[in-house]
Amino acid sequence: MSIEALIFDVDGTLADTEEAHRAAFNEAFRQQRLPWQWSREDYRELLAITGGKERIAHYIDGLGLRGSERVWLTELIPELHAQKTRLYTAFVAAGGVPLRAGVEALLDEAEAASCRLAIASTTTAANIDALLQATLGPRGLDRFAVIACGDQVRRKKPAPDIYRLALAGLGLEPERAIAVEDSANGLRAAQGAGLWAVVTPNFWTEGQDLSAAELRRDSLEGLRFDELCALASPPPAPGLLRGLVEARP
Ligand code: XBP
Ligand code: MG
Repeated sequence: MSIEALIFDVDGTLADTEEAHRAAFNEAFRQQRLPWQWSREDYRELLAITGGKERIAHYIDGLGLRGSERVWLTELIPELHAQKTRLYTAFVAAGGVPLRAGVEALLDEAEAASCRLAIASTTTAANIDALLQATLGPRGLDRFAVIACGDQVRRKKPAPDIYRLALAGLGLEPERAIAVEDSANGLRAAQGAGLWAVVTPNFWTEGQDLSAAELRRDSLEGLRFDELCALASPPPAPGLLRGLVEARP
């Protein structure tokens, strides 16, 4: 069965963005005069919660606050996250985050083979726009047939919803596409939607259990599109073909 689309996760997969996210969160906290600063160790743990707003809410839950202070902080989350997103997109738009090694070559090879490109990400559309235009140029967004992201689904990764939304947008059954991910949450989301998945971990996710992935590569560099397709949908065994032919009346 031929592969008709590659569905890419964004953060940690297309680009190693999480350090920039972490810095933007911390600067937004500083500008709001909140005494919060997420260390790399804090943030690696907090990344278990997908979605920036959900991540902040989870952090507040852990502070053990009661009453009006907790209510005030919870009501602050949307503006705090919007401020973080403004800081993050400005940094990315200025070229602060490059694509990971091998990503652009894989995009090019897929397109040359008439394979469509799509995105299934927890992050916001604004973040994706900034990254794709900064790294792939003004037409970067146009290269993706479907961009499924952020609050378009109620249940974020590891729920499969965002991958199901991307497949629906592509009009494809999961067997016709491959997911490219970096994290355990992303892998569970992709496989929950029935997708064959390749994972390429990074500093933030290398300690996670990615053993369920059909393919693991430390880097996408050198991973050829035709090799990936052959791994994801190997040709039927010759014996099987011969059997099918002979079985015909
Ligand atoms: C990773 C996420 C996002 C980012 C932060 O998304 O979980 O929440 O960490 O971005 P992906 P926001 O599915 O692309 O790996 O603050 O916009 O959520
Ligand atoms: Mg990711």
